[in-house]
Amino acid sequence: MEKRDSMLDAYLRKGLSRRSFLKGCVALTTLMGLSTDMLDKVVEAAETKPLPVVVWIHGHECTGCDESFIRSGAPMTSDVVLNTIALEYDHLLSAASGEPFEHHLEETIKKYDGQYILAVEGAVATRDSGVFCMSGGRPFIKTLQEAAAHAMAVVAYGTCATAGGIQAAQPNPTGSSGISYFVGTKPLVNVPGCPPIPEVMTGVLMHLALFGTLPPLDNEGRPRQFYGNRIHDTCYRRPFFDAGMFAETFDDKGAKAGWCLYKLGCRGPQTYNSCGNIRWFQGMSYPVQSGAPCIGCSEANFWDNAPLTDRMPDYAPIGDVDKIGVMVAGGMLAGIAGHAAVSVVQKMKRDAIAEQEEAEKKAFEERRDG
Ligand code: FSX
Ligand code: SF4
Ligand code: F3S
Repeated sequence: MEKRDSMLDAYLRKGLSRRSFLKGCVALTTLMGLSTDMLDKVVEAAETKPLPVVVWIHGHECTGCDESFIRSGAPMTSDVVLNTIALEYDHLLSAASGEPFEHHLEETIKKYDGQYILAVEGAVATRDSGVFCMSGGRPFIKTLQEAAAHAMAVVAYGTCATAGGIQAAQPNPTGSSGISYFVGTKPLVNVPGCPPIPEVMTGVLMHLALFGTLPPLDNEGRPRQFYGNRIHDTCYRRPFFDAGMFAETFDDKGAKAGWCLYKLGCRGPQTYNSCGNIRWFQGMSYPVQSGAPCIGCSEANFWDNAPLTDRMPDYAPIGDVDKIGVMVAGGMLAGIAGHAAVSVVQKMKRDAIAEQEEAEKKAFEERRDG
């Protein structure tokens, strides 16, 4: 078998210094959520392990996930694509097209049988034998099943791939679903978000690439380091929620003063993602920071919880297997409602005191001025 470049080889071959390579390793260690104690291991793996072969396929989706990925800032996407992975096939990023391109996919699957990481974006259209999502002249469902059968591991990028996304929204005319039912027993990492945060996409890929193992996952198959907190847990508007100070409309005084967006539909209390920590566009901002409530884009079925600017709806029971989740969600919502109610009462008290003080001040001024 041919010798494949390691990450270090790729850096040196491009005329980059060992110093840049080490800087790249430091960035990757942080990105993967590892402590600096692990830097040695990252450097060792990056020096010796061949670049991971990645096959990236797209089903039923809007391509926003790739659009997000190419905006990765630390590390830059160009570094990831050119120096840290061997991207053999990608519908969006590959220069080739047409039949030779499809043949290349077949060849890659054969050549790297059991060795490549399969990245998948988009839902799987299942109705009428998958005819609603064709790629390279055949249903995407077939491409996915074949590519997954020969992969080392599969990464589902985006809420479409993890749970069907907008394609699976009611009434779901194409019978779309997430990819998990079609990848057999292959190790699977779910990276939800519509789209996912680019640095999260890179971090997961690099963990698989450098260590050959899945990152620690939660019970929904999501990497814990990126999906361990709710948007609400890291929200800088949280003190306003706790004080019961809510924007009531998108242009009222509260909205302009940066108060909590809960009453405008914010799904932050039920949404697990890293937006509050990592943010978007190299840490510049995220929906809540730009004045838009979180619409819960990393949670399954978020499109069906519409209208998205209404206060959070209750979850409808969705079957026995989900009873526990529904109970937990119900308890959490009751907690949130209770918390919000207490906060509102506290605010009413504060308002009443302020009103009384204002009235006393006015009466004093009237007496003083005769
Ligand atoms: Fe879905 Fe991604 Fe939303 Fe779009 O690939 S998660 S519709 S941002 O593009 O799949
Ligand atoms: Fe932030 Fe939304 Fe929670 Fe309010 S409800 S604190 S805006 S996440
Ligand atoms: Fe999505 Fe909410 Fe983040 S809408 S981008 S999970 S703040």
